[in-house]
Amino acid sequence: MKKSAAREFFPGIDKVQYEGPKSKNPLAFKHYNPDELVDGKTMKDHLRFSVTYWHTIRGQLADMFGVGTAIRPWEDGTNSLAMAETRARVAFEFMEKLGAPYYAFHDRDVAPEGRDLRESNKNLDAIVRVLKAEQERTGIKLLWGTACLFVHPRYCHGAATSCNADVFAYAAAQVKKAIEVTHELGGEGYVFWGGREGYSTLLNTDLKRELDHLAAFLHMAVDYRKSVGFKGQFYIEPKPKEPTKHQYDSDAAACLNFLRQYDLLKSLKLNIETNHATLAGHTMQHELETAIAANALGSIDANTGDLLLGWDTDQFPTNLYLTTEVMLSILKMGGFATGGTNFDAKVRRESFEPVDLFHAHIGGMDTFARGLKIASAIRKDGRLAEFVKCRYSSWDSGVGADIEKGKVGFKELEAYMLKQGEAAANTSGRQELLENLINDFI
Ligand code: XUL
Ligand code: CO
Repeated sequence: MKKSAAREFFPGIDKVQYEGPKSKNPLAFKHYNPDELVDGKTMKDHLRFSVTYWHTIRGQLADMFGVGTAIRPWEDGTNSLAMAETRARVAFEFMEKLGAPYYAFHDRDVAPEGRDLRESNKNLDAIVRVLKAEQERTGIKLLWGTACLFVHPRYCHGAATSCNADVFAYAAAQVKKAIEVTHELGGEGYVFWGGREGYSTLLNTDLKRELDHLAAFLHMAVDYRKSVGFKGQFYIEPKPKEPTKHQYDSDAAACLNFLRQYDLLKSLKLNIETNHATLAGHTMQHELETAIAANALGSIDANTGDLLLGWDTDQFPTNLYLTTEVMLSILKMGGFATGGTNFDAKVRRESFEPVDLFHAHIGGMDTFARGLKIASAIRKDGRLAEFVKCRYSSWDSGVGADIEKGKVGFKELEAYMLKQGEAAANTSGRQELLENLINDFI
């Protein structure tokens, strides 16, 4: 295969530069300044932005009612290997011009599914060679890889949770290969999103058996990772529904419970996605804090949903409150280690030109950059953290400290309260004051 791209796929678009908040250039960053230091670390290292292959390179902008609208002049209408190689060149030109340091893919996004597993693996190997050369040429790295276990009809009943043992075996072989290529490309992580690991009706479902199978599958993956020396972090990505009615990895708490029950918590962290959080009836911050409380937050899929539509619309994040809350949690955690801010987001069906891909990512990156700066300022100011600390001060001494240290039980607490007669007065939660405080920084 050819070594480097002679063709230019985004003519007329130069490398996106930081021009500052006063710039009126839609193809410039107003806030994301990769080398600028925030709390002693560059914005690039704080945010670790990643472009998703499935939306940005493969997304045709189809919906349930209509075919794709995307105009992608490089597409030849086939799913050939040659087309896959061209798409890899497109992807790297896009990421280079955008200045995205990372990307993420499913095996079947980058290379076509063959007539059988052997041919699919061969196709994947051919494209991995191109991806590797492009990574070396540009310095862009793989944030995480994954396997697509939900598009092909064989996965209609699920993959690791299929009622068909052969499908489980096929999925195992596919994930084995996907781990190998992720390793080959120096991927920093590997994601398990249970696309169809759930059910449409319990009438035909042995829930316990399916969960046992899912756990067995993940244990096999962990064993295999060790055997090939892949050091990347494994993540599980919660989502409550869509495509199935109920997915087993429904939210952070359900995932943590599953991982703990099957002794997998030491081997997997969570990849939390905003639109999945809201589909589960939570906020993104709730999901992040739940994961952080279990020391299990690994990475984020940055997007947003539309509460009026109520499905997985995967829009680019443009809301400063959202990114401020996310970055407050990420900074509190001490920042990403292997994870990053992966734009699992797509442009709207009406935004069908290649340049829209730039507008969308620039907006998402700027919104996260502002969220980072605002969150850092809130932390430096210290009033929010101080308020929370004071709110729990009754636990720092006296009976609170005794409870936390495990020194007392019901009997001692009854004796204490009989003596006191009534609990000490409560203090105000001051929600409105705190909301005003956050607004002062935004
Ligand atoms: C689907 C979703 C996936 C995962 C990777 O809703 O978020 O694209 O991020 O399989
Ligand atoms: Co996702």
